[in-house]
Amino acid sequence: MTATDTHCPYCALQCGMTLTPEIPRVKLEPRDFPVNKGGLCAKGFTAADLLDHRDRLLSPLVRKEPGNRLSPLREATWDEALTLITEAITTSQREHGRDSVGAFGGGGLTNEKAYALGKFVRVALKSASIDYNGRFCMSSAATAANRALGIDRGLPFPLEDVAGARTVLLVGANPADAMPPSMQYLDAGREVGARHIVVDPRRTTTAAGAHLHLQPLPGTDLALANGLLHIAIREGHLDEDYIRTRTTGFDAVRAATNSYWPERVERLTGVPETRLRETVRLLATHGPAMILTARGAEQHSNGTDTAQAYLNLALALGLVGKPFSGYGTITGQGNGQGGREHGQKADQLPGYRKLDDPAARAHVAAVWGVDQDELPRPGLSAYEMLDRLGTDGGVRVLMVLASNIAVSAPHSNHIRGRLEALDFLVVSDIFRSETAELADVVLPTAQWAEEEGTMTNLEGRVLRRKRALAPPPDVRTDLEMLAALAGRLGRFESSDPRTVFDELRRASAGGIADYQGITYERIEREDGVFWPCPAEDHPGTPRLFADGFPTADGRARFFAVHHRDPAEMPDRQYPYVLTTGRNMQHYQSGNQTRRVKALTVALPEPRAEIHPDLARRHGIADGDLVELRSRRGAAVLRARLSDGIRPDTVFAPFHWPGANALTNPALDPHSRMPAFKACAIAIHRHERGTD
Ligand SMILES: Nc1nc2c(c(=O)[nH]1)N[C@H]1C(S)=C(S)[C@@H](COP(=O)(O)OP(=O)(O)OC[C@H]3O[C@@H](n4cnc5c(=O)[nH]c(N)nc54)[C@H](O)[C@@H]3O)O[C@H]1N2
Ligand SMILES: Nc1nc2c(c(=O)[nH]1)N[C@H]1C(S)=C(S)[C@@H](COP(=O)(O)OP(=O)(O)OC[C@H]3O[C@@H](n4cnc5c(=O)[nH]c(N)nc54)[C@H](O)[C@@H]3O)O[C@H]1N2
Ligand code: SF4
Ligand SMILES: [Mo]
Repeated sequence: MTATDTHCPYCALQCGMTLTPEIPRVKLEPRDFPVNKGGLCAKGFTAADLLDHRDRLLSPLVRKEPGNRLSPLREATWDEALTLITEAITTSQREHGRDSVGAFGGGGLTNEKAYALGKFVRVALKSASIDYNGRFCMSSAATAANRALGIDRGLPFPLEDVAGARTVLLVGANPADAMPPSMQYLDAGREVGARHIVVDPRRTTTAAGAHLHLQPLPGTDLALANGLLHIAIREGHLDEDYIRTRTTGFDAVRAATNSYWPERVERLTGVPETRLRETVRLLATHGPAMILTARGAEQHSNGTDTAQAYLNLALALGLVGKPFSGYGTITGQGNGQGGREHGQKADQLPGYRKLDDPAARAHVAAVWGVDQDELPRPGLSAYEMLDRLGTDGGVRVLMVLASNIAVSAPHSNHIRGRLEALDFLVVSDIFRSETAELADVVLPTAQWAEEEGTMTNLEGRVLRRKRALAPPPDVRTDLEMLAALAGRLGRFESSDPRTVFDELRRASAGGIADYQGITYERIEREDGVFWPCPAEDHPGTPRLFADGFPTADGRARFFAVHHRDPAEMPDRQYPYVLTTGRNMQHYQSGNQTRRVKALTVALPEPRAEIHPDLARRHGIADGDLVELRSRRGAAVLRARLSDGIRPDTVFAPFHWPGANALTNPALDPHSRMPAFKACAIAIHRHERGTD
């Protein structure tokens, strides 16, 4: 049997792997690709277990009694399913307007599918209603990078550069669990004397291996960054020449950080002044230095300003655009980077163009063969769209591709109610997710090993996903599904990934995320191509900013930002802070990994991490069931006592339903990111049978 070189279906590292079809199942082996260099985590190693899993959706499902979502789902033909969907779309658009039909996409979709989905909504549905789960992921860092640097490419350098940095400040990032093979680069640096500083309310595996661990109260990372810059200014560590020649706006930032005295920052964050000073000393004198943020710092109602504060610090120290240094955000989903570039975002057109920019509209309309005035205006962001589902003026017919929002959206009890209020819900997935359980029509989609396409990893490296085997007979790719639906709505679209990619290249040409010069053959030959790549004889761009910034004046921009309390602060009724995030063994809403036996044996259920002091106060022992309660809902989890977490903070993973019943949907004003990482909760020992 022939072996196929492809990449892991899960996270943004996109580790290389080789698949060989064998009887009875596929053999999966790690591959020596520049990112993972032969490494895989437990999720990657077991990814092929889902290809022939008994829970797999093998045909479309519709309700036994159409219109009654309490009646059971039954198997149906594609023709039957697509007819129902087309009728729901046309009826709703006739009665409630075009924007009453919308889509929710995902950062796990290939570039081709994300592009096709954005185009389908704008051109076949002519609707403004589309957004995606990346809004819940890296949108704050993206917003900050766009305004400061003129471009949002998560890492502006290859991951291997991390090994060359002598100081790395990791803020709200836990790569030891979220991207285990990436640790080889941190480890390589450490072996030759690099110092790593981890900012996390928990002593994670990443923090435990670091030189310094700063343990702030969740939601205070901005104050911490301003405090570090304050110290850097006082101690004369600014790169004055860099600030003068390569940036604008520093004076306002200098003034804004004036009031962030170390004692005040210690009071706000809980991080001792000595550690603040040591962090600045390392960043400024033990270079090259890098600052990396991830969801811990970004998923807050002030996430954009927080990312900006770290950008300010990186710029003031002159780090950005120099070898082995700079600022980056660690993108999360498999195609989290490409998924945010090609038009499934509410305000965006392919090539990272803006939907409200007349020149961008004209360019993309010409590629699509439509009148630019027919293109809709920007729509609502993810949570705002979900919050209005089924209401007058809101979306009434929703298509969900590659997201399990019933589990992963904040304030999930409310969102579940909104999904139930829809006139019609369509979910395309591999398995019956919690969201699919609420649908009128469920469409079975091909898995990663059964389709062709491209993915753009956390470094901006465009990779090829390759087909190693055929999907089951009645399962289609999302491209085929979208093309079939577009056909029924009177518009021809290709379902061939290469054809779609070639169109994407043209649509992106001249945009910020320019893919014009990237071909399937080049990706194959060169182990991936870094965008921007405007022409086939252009080498691609592994490293950005060496010569300038893609802003109007070529300079990076400082923005003065100030600490704000999290949208919800602890009080007498809800005295503790809940933060949420990831465990190594499970992925996102868990719809995939909760079905992998080896992973559920390793971690069968969610554990709330609680400090022994807090546990003692409430009579909680390790392994007890505890009830966490916020203003929005409650969840019962088993307690895991750990002295590695702050005593005022509880951590819960969101890989199972529960954590998001508690979370606060307060949105960042710039990115519309919800506050997944800080809300106020109460905690009780759960007495069996009393709930
Ligand atoms: N195993 C696994 N790996 C994954 C994923 C997965 O679901 N499972 N998902 C992928 C995706 S989509 C993403 S976005 C990435 C996310 O990757 P990360 O951002 O590294 O993961 P998280 O666990 O969400 O958050 C990181 C850390 O932030 C800390 N934290 C919580 N609140 C705060 C705070 O206020 N400030 C600071 N400084 N830290 C805080 C948490 O304790 C946690 O250890 O992981 C990717 N990789
Ligand atoms: N409390 C809390 N909530 C969070 C976060 C947090 O840290 N805390 N993190 C947020 C972040 S960073 C993210 S990225 C989101 C992720 O949350 P979700 O968007 O729910 O992500 P997944 O669970 O990966 O959902 C992807 C779904 O698509 C299916 N799927 C996989 N591939 C395909 C495909 O090619 N086509 C189709 N149609 N379906 C496919 C999978 O089976 C799965 O059901 O969660 C957010 N929610
Ligand atoms: S680190 Fe990410 S890409 Fe690599 S094997 Fe694990 S889940 Fe897959
Ligand atoms: Mo994410």
